[in-house]
Amino acid sequence: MTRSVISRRTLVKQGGAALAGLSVLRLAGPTHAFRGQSGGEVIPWLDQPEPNPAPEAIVQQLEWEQLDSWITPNDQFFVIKHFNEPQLREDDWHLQISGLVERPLTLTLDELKARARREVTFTLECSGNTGLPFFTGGIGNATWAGTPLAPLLEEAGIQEDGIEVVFWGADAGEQTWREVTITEQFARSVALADALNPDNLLAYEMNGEPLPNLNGYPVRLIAPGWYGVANVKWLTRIEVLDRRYQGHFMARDYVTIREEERDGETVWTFTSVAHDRLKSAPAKVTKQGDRYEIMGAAWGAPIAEVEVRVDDEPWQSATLGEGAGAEFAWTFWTYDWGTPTSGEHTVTSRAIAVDGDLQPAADDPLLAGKTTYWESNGQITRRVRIA
Ligand SMILES: Nc1nc2c(c(=O)[nH]1)N[C@H]1C(S)=C(S)[C@@H](COP(=O)(O)O)O[C@H]1N2
Ligand SMILES: [Mo]
Repeated sequence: MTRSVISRRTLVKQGGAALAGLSVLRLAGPTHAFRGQSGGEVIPWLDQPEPNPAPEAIVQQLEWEQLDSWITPNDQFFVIKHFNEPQLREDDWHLQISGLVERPLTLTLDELKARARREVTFTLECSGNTGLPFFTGGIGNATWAGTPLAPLLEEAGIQEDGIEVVFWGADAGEQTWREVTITEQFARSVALADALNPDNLLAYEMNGEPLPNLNGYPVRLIAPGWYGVANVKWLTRIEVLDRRYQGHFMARDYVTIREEERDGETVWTFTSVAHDRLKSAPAKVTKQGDRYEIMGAAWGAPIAEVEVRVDDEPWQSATLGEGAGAEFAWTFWTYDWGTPTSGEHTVTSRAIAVDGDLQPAADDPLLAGKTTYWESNGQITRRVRIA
């Protein structure tokens, strides 16, 4: 069983596509009980992610049962890499700000570091996370440090017809569009107003260290509140355009397709993955003496409340812990399960945001009508056996 929230029909289509061309499957590693650092024995979930068929792209994932630290250590932070892994050197790296600007800029790393420094603790989630049975750990929380992007764009001076800002990575790969095969650089864009959001950072540090190479050394965009894909790694160029950018990761990939009803008619909508969605997950069940506790995380918006449901019992309030009230970071929560009956149980969580938004059920029409795996923020149910 998987904790995927998409339908089996969709799963077969999507998973099949994702698996196409990948012939070597690795067997899942054994899962044994182990001790959590915070004390208590971790009871492993009965449902476990499927073997990762694409370790080149999904390089590292969070292991929920080992979640102990509100800040994810750099060496445990998930990694998604669509193309190659650039090896950039500080000496010859620079960042260009070009396109429809009055004064194009070229900045070295030292010049960026000499500018105003700001930090943000932001939980980065891949929009594909929990949308595929082998991808359940595409999330991590880090304190990012860098310089704000908006003042640099203002210094460069956006020309009157500039409406879109493209962020180019140094990584590239072959793409075939219709019959043409080209080498495309990784790039993502946002509207000018979104680029000018004062929260955006050109980040050169992650948890007090230079960015690890796989997380975008030397500089990446950090766009707090946006799904992972907006946070372009190995950044080399920022370009202002007078039209929408339509590269692979804007127009083809990271596009959510939904079947919706409009006045009794079925319409299909195509929207770009953008802001994070409200979400939560049970992380682990621990046992201390004969008492059990459920611990988890909630994110995607400032969290007001988290509720937990065991089997088909009523929803119960969890206790919010680290991160409660944070704007961009996840909130940890715990639920005192007491002394459950022995046997198999299901555990589901749902987040409620400060603005009243409620994390949708897995079969919510908005999610059920979604045929792509992006933005799967439905409630997650896990299974556990109590001895
Ligand atoms: N240059 C570049 N930036 C990128 C990517 C990439 O493949 N190349 N992947 C994106 C995606 S899809 C995600 S989810 C995040 C993952 O960031 P991480 O690997 O630091 O966790 O980086 C984003 N930025
Ligand atoms: Mo992603």
